[in-house]
Amino acid sequence: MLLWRKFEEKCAALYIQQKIRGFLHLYNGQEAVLSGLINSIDIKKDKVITAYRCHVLPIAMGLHPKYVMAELFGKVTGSSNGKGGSMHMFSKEHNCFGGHGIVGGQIPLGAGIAFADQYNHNDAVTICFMGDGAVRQGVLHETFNMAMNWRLPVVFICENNGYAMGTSVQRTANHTDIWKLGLGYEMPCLPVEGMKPEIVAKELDVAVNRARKGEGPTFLEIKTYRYKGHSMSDAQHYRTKKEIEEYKNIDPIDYVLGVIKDNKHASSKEINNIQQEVKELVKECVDFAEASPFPSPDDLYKDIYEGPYNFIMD
Ligand SMILES: Cc1ncc(C[n+]2csc(CCOP(=O)(O)OP(=O)(O)O)c2C)c(N)n1
Ligand SMILES: [Mg+2]
Repeated sequence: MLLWRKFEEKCAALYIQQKIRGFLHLYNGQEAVLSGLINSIDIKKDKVITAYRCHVLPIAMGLHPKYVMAELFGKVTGSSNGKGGSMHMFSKEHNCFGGHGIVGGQIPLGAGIAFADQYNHNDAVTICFMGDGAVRQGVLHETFNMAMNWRLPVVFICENNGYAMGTSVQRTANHTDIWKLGLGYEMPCLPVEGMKPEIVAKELDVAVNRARKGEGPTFLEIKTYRYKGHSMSDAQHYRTKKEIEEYKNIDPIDYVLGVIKDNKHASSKEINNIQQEVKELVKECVDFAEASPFPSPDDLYKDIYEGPYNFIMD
């Protein structure tokens, strides 16, 4: 979690320096959700798909963070050879299926991945993340219906961070219990407190086991919070500084550090070493990205079609 936090804080600084351009949606504050998840799945076979707040997901799934940093720089050594960028982190080798910019677009894709695994008799579960804004897309209902009908091995997770861009959940819904959207499909569903990784892991264990046993999907609304703006150019007039501070008081990383110290799981020296290692790793990522070249103009015409159809313009 510390690596993810520091990696993204560095990304914010690099954005201001215009080393990273375009959009940049940061995950700071939401780390306990992903941390809990990683403890509940088998990253060697289970698959994860998410929206555009996706920089740290492939890192959690085992991709070296330098490839994510290079992708953010638009460099050829990036995870998508510099042609995906911030919103489209992808690593098939690490079962990370993106990185999707169309709000809600990944919901049916997640069910589709789960369908493929069921059809091919793979013992794998798909985790399909979405935001509180995405649950208002009609495609959620079509997907929930088919996923329940076919008992697909999928866990749908709504990361409710309170806002869709600058619009609060309260402003867009008659009732704010997002988890209840599962009830209409008799899909097991519940709200989960999302600032403590072990609580997330406990509920995900149940959901992932259910999917793996062939008993079908679960819908979890995990309540979390993002500290940064929606993207980098967000003046954040829709919330108060006090609200952000209240969540920082229950910060997941501070909380875990407290548990480690209280239970003497690690000495101060070991904790300092971890902090130092994280700092060095983030620096390694930036150095790697800086030193890498941009894609060549010819690369523009590659990776458009699968197979040999790599057009080179005269
Ligand atoms: C189909 C579609 N409509 C609108 C947008 C513009 N848009 C980008 S992000 C966003 C808000 C999504 O919020 P949420 O699902 O809560 O995710 P979060 O940013 O909080 O992680 C919107 C409306 C889009 N990308 N796609
Ligand atoms: Mg949101």
